[in-house]
Amino acid sequence: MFVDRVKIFVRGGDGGRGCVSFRREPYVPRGGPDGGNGGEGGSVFLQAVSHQNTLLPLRYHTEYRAERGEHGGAGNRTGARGGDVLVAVPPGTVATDEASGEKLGEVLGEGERLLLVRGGRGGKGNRAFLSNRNRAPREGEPGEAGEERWLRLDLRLIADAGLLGFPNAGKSTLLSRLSAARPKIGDYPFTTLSPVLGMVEEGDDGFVLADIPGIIEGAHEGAGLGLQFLRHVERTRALVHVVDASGTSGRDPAADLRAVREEVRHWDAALLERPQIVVATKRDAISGPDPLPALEEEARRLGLEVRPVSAVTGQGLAELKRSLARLVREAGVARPVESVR
Ligand SMILES: Nc1nc2c(ncn2[C@@H]2O[C@H](COP(=O)(O)OP(=O)(O)OP(=O)(O)O)[C@@H](O)[C@H]2O)c(=O)[nH]1
Ligand SMILES: [Mg+2]
Repeated sequence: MFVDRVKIFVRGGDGGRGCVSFRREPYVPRGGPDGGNGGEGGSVFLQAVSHQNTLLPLRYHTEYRAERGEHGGAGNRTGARGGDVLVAVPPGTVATDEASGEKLGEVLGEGERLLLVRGGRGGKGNRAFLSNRNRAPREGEPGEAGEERWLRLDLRLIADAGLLGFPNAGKSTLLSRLSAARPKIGDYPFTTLSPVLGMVEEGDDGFVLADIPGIIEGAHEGAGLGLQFLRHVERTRALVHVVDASGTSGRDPAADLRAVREEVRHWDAALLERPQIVVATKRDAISGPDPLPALEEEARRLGLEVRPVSAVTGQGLAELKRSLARLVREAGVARPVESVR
């Protein structure tokens, strides 16, 4: 199950109480006030972690309370600050105040933080009230209460993998079979004119697949729609090459794969270092000599896995989903979350 919206309750820690105390030392006749201030309560932050891609864990853990500040102590000791709490979420998570509808912000990059609620200020100890008029203040403040609020978290989709291929290769059809997205499909080139994102669910996991307009040879010189849409796969973790492997339309999928990779190289050669997989589609419509063996040979040379599928009959789609999920998982660098104090 993929969860892209949850509600959570967050509360900052209360501030510590200010201390009321007077110095008592042998041989010091009239000790003054020495009650220290209370410590500030901890805050709650949202923090982006790249190894998590759904909000599912937050469905079972909906309350986040930061630690209270310690009370002030005698001898002018200020109480320690309460520990913060970090709520780990996938990049692209947006936080909105449930009551007011106010958008607090979002976390995008790995490690990025957003303050959700602040802890309360610590109360002043009696030392802080010392003045010429009041040489022996007997008052200490209580700590301020921590802020609290209900929040709605929404996961905004950022594509994990992008579909690349010639126009008419079957990219949009594939996305429509793997996700709930309903991109336009047509038996003519350049049906897709702007990117469409779809959420692919695989067990408890999910990843986002981007369908972008087709690429043709010479796109780097402006042929077809050019290469501008490649910017949508720049932030993806993996590339999915889709080639028509039916042999029917007279296309040679091995040559198509080479041509598209060549165009990608013109755009940004570093993209070709990302994990990639080849989807040999339209396998329900084979006629004439089967182009698959030559495609497999080409892919082997490049060290890429080939998955034969048909978006029409559904053949090979379950295996493809698993391969894609694995590819995306392996492509993501899981970094440890900063420890929560
Ligand atoms: N027989 C068969 N036809 C398919 C398959 N997948 C797609 N098609 C057909 O191929 C044509 C092109 O499909 P699209 O999904 O629109 O192709 P695309 O790659 O998104 O094309 P552009 O958006 O123009 O780049 C449509 O007529 C589809 O019905 C398949 O697995 N088998
Ligand atoms: Mg399309």
